[in-house]
Amino acid sequence: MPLLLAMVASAINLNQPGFRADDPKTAIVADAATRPLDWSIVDDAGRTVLTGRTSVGGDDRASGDHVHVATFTTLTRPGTYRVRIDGAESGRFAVGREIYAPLARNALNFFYQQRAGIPIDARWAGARWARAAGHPHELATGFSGVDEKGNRWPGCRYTLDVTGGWYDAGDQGKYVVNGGIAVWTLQNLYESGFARRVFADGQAKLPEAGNGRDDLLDEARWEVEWMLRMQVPGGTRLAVPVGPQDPSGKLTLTEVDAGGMVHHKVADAHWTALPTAPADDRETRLLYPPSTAATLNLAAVAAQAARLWRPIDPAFAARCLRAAKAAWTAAQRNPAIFAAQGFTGSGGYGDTALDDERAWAAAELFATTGGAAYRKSLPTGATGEPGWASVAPLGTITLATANGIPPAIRTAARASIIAAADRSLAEIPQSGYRIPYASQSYSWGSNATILNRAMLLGLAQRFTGDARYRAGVVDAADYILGRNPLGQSYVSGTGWKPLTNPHHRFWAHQLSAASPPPPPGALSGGPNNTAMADPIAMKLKGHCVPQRCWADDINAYALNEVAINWNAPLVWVAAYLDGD
Ligand code: 9MR
Repeated sequence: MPLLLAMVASAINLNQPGFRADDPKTAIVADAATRPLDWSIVDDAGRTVLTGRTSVGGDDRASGDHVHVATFTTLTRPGTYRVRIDGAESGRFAVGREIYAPLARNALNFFYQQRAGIPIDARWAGARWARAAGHPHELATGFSGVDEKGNRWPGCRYTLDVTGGWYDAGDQGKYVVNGGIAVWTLQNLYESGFARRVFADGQAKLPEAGNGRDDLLDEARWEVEWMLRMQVPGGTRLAVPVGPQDPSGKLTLTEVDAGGMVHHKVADAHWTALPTAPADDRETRLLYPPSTAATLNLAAVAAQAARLWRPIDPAFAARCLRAAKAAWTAAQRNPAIFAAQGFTGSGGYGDTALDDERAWAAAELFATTGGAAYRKSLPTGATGEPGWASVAPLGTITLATANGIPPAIRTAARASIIAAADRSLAEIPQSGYRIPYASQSYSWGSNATILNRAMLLGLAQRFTGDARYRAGVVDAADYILGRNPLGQSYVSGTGWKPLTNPHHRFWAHQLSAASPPPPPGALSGGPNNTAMADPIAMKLKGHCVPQRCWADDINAYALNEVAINWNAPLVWVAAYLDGD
């Protein structure tokens, strides 16, 4: 592929929805010119309203581009405009208010669209996306028999009703580990107060809108209720792999008191084809063995939910806190039961480093109860962006923001977030497209990595009042919404070149005219040059620079899937940016 041959300005890359009037405004253009180029901004009447010259950014490894930077921050008059540079013209973008609120609401609606166990109603989903309930009576028992690695599982004596929750992604598995960070992010957005305007009751498109409660809490509760259902009944003994196991995957199972632990996932016994609408899934749904990671995820988010629901629905709050404490106790008793990886039909979410899960759960329980027992397990050390397998930062954020945290603990947590934000800011000038991420390594879900950095930047802005941090959030949002070498908005229904063909079993229009395209507000996982596992990625492998290792193709599951843990920071960041 002739990646480095862009001789003229082929595309002007910028945030496609546009900019808040008082925010920094930047476009990046790939152009071989070594001297500054003239740019102009034209309004809808074709009048030139602002002109300037680019600064030459030079060669950039992550994009393979020779970049020019056009800065037009002084364009503050509300309206719609285009940028012209060197014979090229951009699409139409807006300057004003309410740039991000519609995106935040669409991004939250993604969670409604992913709900299991309830019909998806045209009133809130849009007519094209209405569908019958998937897995409406999900009564599941434990996997029994021989797994792919030859381990024989005895199964469990009970059946749990695990109806509800969100499908994880393009698949229809429901995973406690990934549900945890997704719920936490929505609940944290509520707790942080950034979203009061954007998600005041009745603003979102969901059945509970108008019930007198915050819409973010309503959506998050849909998942919390399901997570509570995944808890192993008290006093149950189960055979599980205790501690580190043979690298071959051959497990030694030992019977333990598993009461209060949490099943890692409920999912199909075999992978289903694309397309498969949730209601058409004929596979057996199974509970998979409990894991310490899932148990600590429930402890964390149920404790967080207890704190937030206490003034609104004390009975639910008390139920959450009981479950959180039982989970914590169970994880203390069984500290190293790692998710078994020998099953087909669903994702792994395997993790064998659980100190961060413990620290996160301790932080949430401490913030909710003040209990001295949790205090000694709080997060320590440097903060980086969170991810499903590195969750200590979630605890740190809670310690930095929740009410009633002892001042010394809160100050240390804030300092650690500010230090992480400073490291991200320092990466902006090292990156051609001027984003707070200068690494050449783009992992599975890289767009969410960048948005999770943006979340830390937004918090740093709030703690310090320093506008440089907000500018860093804008840089990240700009990248996600079009300021990237592909000129791609990674969000469906947003911008002039939106995500169109995500890897998804219901939004499978690319494969079948009867299936809908994605609804607006779904975020692609984004470029991935570290695990190029799918057939599309395999063809790109060795032929793409990091930010170009992506394709808008339903088969590109390593590049172009959508997922609850990725959409959640999009909701957070969009609500933050339009928060006032
Ligand atoms: O987000 C997960 C990523 O970090 C892993 O590298 C990848 C492979 O194990 O799995 C991703 O999670 C997928 C999950 O296992 C199943 N549902 C879809 C998720 C997103 O692709």
